[in-house]
Amino acid sequence: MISIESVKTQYHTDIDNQVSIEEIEKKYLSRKGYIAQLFEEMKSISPEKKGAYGQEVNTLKKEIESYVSQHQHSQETPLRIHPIHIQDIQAEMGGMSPISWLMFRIQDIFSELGFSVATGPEIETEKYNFDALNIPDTHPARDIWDTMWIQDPLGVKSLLRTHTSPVQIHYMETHKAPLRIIAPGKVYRYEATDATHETVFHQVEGLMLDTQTSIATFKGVMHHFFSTLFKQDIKIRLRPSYFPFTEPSFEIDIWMDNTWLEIAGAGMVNRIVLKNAGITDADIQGFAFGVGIERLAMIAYGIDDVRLIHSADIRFTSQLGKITL
Ligand code: FA5
Repeated sequence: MISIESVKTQYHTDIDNQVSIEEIEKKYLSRKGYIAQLFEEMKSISPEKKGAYGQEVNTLKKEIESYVSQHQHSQETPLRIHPIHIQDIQAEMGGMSPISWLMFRIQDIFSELGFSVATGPEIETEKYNFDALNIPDTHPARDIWDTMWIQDPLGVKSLLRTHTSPVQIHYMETHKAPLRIIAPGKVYRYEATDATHETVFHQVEGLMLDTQTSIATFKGVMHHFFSTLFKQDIKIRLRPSYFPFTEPSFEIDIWMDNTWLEIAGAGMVNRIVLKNAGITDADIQGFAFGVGIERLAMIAYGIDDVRLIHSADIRFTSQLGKITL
């Protein structure tokens, strides 16, 4: 035998204890729940009390039903805010581009050899991109670098730098030799793209000036650099080449996968360039080089088309997070 009072008390305790709506519904309103049981009790109630008893049970039933329906409703409303835990968020993480990764790695390797990092503007004047590098506008070598010119309202001939070599000039103008720098950055060329040519790509320039810096020093530094980068003893070869700002000039090839791969332009800094940048001390000499980073990435990661690197093709970029050497 249960009483209305005991069911009421139990009901209020359950609400205070935040018993779930499903549980309340089942416990009080189901076919065998407390309310049904209270109605069952009516049989044993005297006829004169039946009316009042029935009303009281009904009132309690309505109260419980209304509580249940209100709270069910609030659970269903789309605006209800659920707390979000950080472990529930499955974000797609991006990966570092192989170009950035290689540039950081190159900076690490050279900084251990005492090189600092220098930068220069991407919008250059003709003076820094060409003239000071011993490439006057009558010089046929200007055609090597197909240039994106910029209309300058002040009449200074400006352009998007075609290589990182102008940073050499900026640095020599403001620093005294001996010096060692690398200069990573973006360069621009007005040329058709193909599997090995981009219009916008990256180079890392290197410059070392000292009294004893020879071609042998240069070869040693390059051998150390490529061997450290690829974590194996890398054979390198200097092939005669031509750049107006170096004398002699070389192409640097590295031996990989049973073939020589051309990777950078280089040479001993032309004395005319030293003079143009204000270095007149006859004892000072040294080397400079310019490595193409996209070409390096192609070799390092077996990429067969340079255009993939900046394509944002998801099949390519989704692999990038896993890249290290
Ligand atoms: C130069 O740009 C010289 N400034 C390099 C230099 C620096 C020589 C210091 C001497 C002293 P070159 O045009 O060869 O040289 O380019 C250098 C490297 O950039 C190439 O070996 C290649 O790796 C890369 N490169 C050149 N053109 C492209 C291109 N269109 N797309 C991608 N990489 C390129």
